[in-house]
Amino acid sequence: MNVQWFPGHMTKALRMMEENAKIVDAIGYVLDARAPSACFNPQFTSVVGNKPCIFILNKCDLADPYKLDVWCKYFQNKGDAFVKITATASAEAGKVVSAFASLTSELSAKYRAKGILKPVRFMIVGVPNCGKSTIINCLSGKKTVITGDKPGVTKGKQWVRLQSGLELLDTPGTLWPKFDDELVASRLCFIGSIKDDVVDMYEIALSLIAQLAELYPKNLAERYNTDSRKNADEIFAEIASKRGYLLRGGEIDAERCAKAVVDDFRKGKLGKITFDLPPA
Ligand SMILES: Nc1nc2c(ncn2[C@@H]2O[C@H](COP(=O)(O)OP(=O)(O)OP(=O)(O)O)[C@@H](O)[C@H]2O)c(=O)[nH]1
Ligand SMILES: [Mg+2]
Repeated sequence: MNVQWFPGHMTKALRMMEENAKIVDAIGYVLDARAPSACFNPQFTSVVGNKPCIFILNKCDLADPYKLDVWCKYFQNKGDAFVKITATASAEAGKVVSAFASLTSELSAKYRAKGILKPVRFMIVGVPNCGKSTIINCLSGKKTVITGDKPGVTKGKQWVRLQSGLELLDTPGTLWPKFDDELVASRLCFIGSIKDDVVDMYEIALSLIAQLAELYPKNLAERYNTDSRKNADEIFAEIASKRGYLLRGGEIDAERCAKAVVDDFRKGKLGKITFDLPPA
């Protein structure tokens, strides 16, 4: 898969993460619950050192509940703090604030014992479009920071103070400079972490169909009334012709069909899907 990006920019973003990590007490690492492994940057630990970290599995409304349970057990067994949320549902805010508070309870107690009036500070990090800013708005109870359904919405850092006294640092999404793994790159495209205009959407749609045929054949078959044992390009052509994504001469309008398939996934029209399982 030919994914282009701008290494200089991304390296700068990681450097910024490293700098910001020094001025916060803890990290909230947001993972899209549809592809948690793809969202995890292998350079993360070396970038942020040993600050306390809580993993936030977001967009749970779109994710496979069975696989989410497997992820929760994985974090539990590793002793990692984590919380599951749907940031677009405001009712979820309380449990995240409690989870943040419990991760930093020792530090808060230390501040109190010394009479230090200092807020506990969290930096919210994650790949572009995973919902960092939406989580911050959810916790603050109002639209404090800008959000949007494309990557690269947050351009700079921004502090948000919560009523509970916690301070959250919103940051631009960070990718890593190189993808060794095609599956990782493809899943980051599916969830909209990589800009659609730097990838070949036809290739992305074919890859999405192929991965769904393997992992969620029923969902694929039901949505498009097709046989998921067919090849991805056959299924693609079938969708294009059934839905009328055709050019004047009757040829397939591959771009329009590709966008429609990827959009179906992003909007949850293919059902609740999670591609990644935790490492064994
Ligand atoms: N369905 C669903 N959509 C969500 C959820 N959380 C965020 N979104 C949507 O995901 C899109 C991206 O959200 P943002 O909060 O802007 O993402 P971000 O991580 O701040 O993105 P960048 O600033 O570009 O890195 C928006 O359209 C949100 O409405 C969720 O839990 N469920
Ligand atoms: Mg943002």
